[in-house]
Amino acid sequence: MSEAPTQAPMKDSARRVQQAIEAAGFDFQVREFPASTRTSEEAAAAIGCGVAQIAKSLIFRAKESNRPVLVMASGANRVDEKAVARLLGEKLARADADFVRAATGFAIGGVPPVGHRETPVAFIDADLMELGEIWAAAGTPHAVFRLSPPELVSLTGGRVAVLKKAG
Ligand code: 5CA
Repeated sequence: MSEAPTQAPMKDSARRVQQAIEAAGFDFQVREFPASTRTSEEAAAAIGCGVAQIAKSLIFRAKESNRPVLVMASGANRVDEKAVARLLGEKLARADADFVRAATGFAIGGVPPVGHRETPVAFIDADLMELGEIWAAAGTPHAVFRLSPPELVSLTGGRVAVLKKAG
């Protein structure tokens, strides 16, 4: 009789993120949780951290060029799309689920900051830089990885800016 495995094999989407992290020269470890990490609130509850420490990876579509735009924002903040559009020099449209899947290779709820099919223009919420450690999605609604804010900048090449909506 064989022993029950202590851990299920990592989901393919999470493994792709782990590989992208390593290909970029980092050693952050993707962690899968039994509980959902689909939203910032759920991720914070599963991890046991503050919701502000969740670096949510939001995808927008540049209206004219159709380029994917990645905005990494604190889970505590709402993103000011006009501020992002000003920095980009192009208006933004909401990305629908199909666009997110086509551009990143991942489904909403697990979109990571790296390993996308198409390299996005990237922006980082300045509020994230105030924190010691943050957590980002890792390809599935049950997978995340921990890193520091400067490491997020290195990993993604994102431009740090004030992106939150006031109020
Ligand atoms: N895994 C968690 C925490 S790391 C996560 O991915 N959270 S998230 O906030 O980055 O992802 C959910 C985001 O997906 C929402 O904030 C929202 O911007 C986007 N989203 C949710 N539903 C839709 C939808 N129907 N169309 C487009 N975007 C959506």
